[in-house]
Amino acid sequence: MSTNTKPQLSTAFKKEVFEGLTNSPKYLSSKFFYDKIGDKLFQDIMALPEYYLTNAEYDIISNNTEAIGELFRDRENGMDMIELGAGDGKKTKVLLKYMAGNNFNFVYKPIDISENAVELLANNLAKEMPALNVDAEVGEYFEVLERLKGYDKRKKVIMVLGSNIGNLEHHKAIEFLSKLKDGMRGDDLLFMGFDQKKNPQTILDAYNDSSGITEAFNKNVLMRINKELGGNFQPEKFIHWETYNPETGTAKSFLVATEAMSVTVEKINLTVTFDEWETIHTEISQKYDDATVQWLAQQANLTIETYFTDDNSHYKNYVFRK
Ligand code: AVJ
Repeated sequence: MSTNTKPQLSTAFKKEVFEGLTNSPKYLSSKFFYDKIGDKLFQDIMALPEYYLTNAEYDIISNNTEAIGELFRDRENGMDMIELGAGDGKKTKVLLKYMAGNNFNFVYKPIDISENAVELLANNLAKEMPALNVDAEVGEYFEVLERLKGYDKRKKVIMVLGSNIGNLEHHKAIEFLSKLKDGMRGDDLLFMGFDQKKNPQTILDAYNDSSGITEAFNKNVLMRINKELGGNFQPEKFIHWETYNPETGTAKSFLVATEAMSVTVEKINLTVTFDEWETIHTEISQKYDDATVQWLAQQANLTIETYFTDDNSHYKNYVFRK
């Protein structure tokens, strides 16, 4: 396994925490949820009955494995599969097994912001699929895109599952898609999952589960600030609050201060005050419809080749081409 760690992550963390907590209104990026504890909490979220996204996408991939796999195949030269935000790889493994079992010649390159997740996945694949050629990497989406240029010798398929794109506001999503497009050759494909608009209650329940795991996940960013930056947040003084706007399709997560307080973060020399009921915005989880995905694709100069969906149309995986 080759894991390429990002030494400056802690300084990026410092800088962004400072910016977010001194802004009005306050915010912290959802990319900071994912340390070892956050990864475990996200695994627990994926296993929640309310969090329909993972099962929907797993079903889509399982029910269409051959169709998807054959879209990816290049019989002459082989192909490479690059996955951004690979996580635990549960859904991808279905495709990897099909490809490995049907004489695909390929390298699997999983990339994730969590060093812990990348390591677990690489170890797991080495054990479960020892013949697989894996080239794992740690990094943020926008940075690792640059390093994909090495994967230009043969057809590549870029995968972004889990509706991870939903963490980006539309203008950022377009920037992301455009950069992906810039790294694609004519026969390359982009396979991407987009959670769909649906009954607003279903969405609220998915992000506000009754067992409190999503609450703990949301508060994990405060725990990380305490641990890594010498903060003294009292997470129990914040409530997890989820909103969903069915018009825009935007689900938003907040932490809301239940009393006035002041918080110090030693390593960035920062003391901030909170008014009672002041908010920290922590995440957006955008929901889509065909028209919106079509618009994003067109803005990024990509075309939609086809898509796969589940029985309820709760979720869709689109195949894009340059
Ligand atoms: C991993 C970004 C797709 O937004 O649905 C789950 C993260 N946040 N529950 C999502 C998450 C709260 C998840 N993504």
